[in-house]
Amino acid sequence: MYTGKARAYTNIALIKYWGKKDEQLILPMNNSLSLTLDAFYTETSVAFNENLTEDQFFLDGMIQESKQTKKVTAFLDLIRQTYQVELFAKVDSQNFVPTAAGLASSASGLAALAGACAQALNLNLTDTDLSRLARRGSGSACRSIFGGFSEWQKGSSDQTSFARSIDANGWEDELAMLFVLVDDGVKDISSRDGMRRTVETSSFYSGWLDSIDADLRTAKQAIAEKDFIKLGEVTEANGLRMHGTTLGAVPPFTYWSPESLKVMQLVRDIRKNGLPCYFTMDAGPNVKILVEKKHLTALKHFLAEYFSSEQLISAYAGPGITLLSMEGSENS
Ligand code: 2P0
Repeated sequence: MYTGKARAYTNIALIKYWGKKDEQLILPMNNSLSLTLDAFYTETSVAFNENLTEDQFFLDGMIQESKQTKKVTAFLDLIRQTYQVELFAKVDSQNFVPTAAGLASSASGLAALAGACAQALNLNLTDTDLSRLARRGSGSACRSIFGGFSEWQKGSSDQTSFARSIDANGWEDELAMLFVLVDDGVKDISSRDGMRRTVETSSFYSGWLDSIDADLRTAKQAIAEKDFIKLGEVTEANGLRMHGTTLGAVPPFTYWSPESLKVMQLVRDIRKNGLPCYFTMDAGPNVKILVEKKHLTALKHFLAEYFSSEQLISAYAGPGITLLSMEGSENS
């Protein structure tokens, strides 16, 4: 039996990954840039075991049906094939999220699984190797190998597509992200299906790709200059543009709900009142607000008029992946 365990934190993209050019290798159409957060993480243990006749996936102690297990099993198949392992595995994942709010993330989940497998099989991978491997589980997982800011360089092959850390000279510790939970339902359209439909059918998709290089340049410049307003403006604009592509798809779709729009408008109002903050959204209706730590309390105070405290979850910059011993203590 080979066992391993790892903890990985989720990340939120400021410049989004939206679209694959290779579905099988998970090579993205564009580079993306994210902030790893401390508030949501996954701890996963894996045991490759002679006695198993199929893979088993437990999430928060409950065995999962094959639909939920798809990404996990596909990843285990890849591991078996790449490293000549012939055993099935039991995967045990715990999602640490403040509420059951639909924030379970494939980024932290698949990054933790990649780390646990690397640990179990004694692969001795560098962070770059681990990022490449996590990418095969779920694209955004490659960014969760690193703490703080990271950029996923799209590359053009399995070898050249991985994330790397962006050194912000500690600026990430002055930032916060406030999650506004407006809906905890299961998504209608997964991000995987949504991005595929957009790439294949949206007449707006080329506009998305045309704008990426400039957005990335601006975001990296803002980080280097510790310029919050520049980073916030490009984050908000890039997120809106990503969501714009879904409206041009056939058939069109959106991840926004009326409540999402309400939050967006509140953010604009708060900004007009002199508090700098900027929103971004992913493949669901919840809104994330980028704000400087020093303004977080004021931002929450303003939003408390409209949302309960359970709907407002604060997060700060979080660490990279940690490989754990099976008892839970840190190995590296
Ligand atoms: C991101 N998203 O950059 C973008 C923005 C959602 C919107 O990465 O198919 O679960 O497993 O590679 O990583 C979510 O997509 O998709 C995502 P797959 P993934 O964070």
